[in-house]
Amino acid sequence: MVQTPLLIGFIVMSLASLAIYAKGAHHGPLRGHTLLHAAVPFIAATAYLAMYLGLGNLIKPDGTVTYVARYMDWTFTTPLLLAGVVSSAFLGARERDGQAGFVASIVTLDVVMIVTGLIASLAPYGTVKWVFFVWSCAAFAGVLYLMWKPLAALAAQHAPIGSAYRRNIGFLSLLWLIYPVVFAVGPEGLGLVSDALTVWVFLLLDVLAKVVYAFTSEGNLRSALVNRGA
Ligand code: RET
Repeated sequence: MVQTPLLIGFIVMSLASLAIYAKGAHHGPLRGHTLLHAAVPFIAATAYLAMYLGLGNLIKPDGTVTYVARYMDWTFTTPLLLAGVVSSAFLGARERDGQAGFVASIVTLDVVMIVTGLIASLAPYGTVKWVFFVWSCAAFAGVLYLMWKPLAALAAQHAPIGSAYRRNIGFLSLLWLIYPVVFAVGPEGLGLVSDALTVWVFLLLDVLAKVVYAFTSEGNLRSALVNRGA
């Protein structure tokens, strides 16, 4: 039964959005971080509500479901999360130049990843599906590269920020890498596990990647900023 996790997702994300806003920073360098992270579960709550009510759940000719709202959610939430990653890297950087370019390029790669993933989900089983799956993974590799190489180097210009940044992207990367695996084994891919199980696993991943990450990443950055004297 997929209704239960979808309803839980709606309730948890709605409350989480308020909790992140209430507990977050409302002045100082982390204010933007709080606002980004409060918006993320608000979008997710909207998507879970749509999925729960059956809006945009496309049943394909082979009988499998594509939850279009889930991809709409990711199209907006993952760029917000990455905007947070870029701005946190620049908290450690000596220069300010180039931040907009980093946001634009990482968000572009990320949106290509999500849209090609949606195409892979909609494609009938066969080669085309896996071509788009691989293409989506290539865009994901670009996102990871920017996060772990140039942005990590910028963050590392201030040692405590650099280590908070690496802890944050370590947790984020670990979680994000599980999404394509769930897709690949679920009904949108090889069909080895059921639709209901993938909905539950995506719910768990979403709570970790959106809600738990909001609190832990802000906590890590907050302690690093105390060291910076901000
Ligand atoms: C898809 C399928 C195609 C291959 C790849 C994927 C990656 C998805 C990711 C989603 C992350 C979502 C998050 C949402 C929470 O806010 C589209 C599943 C690479 C990485 C973190």
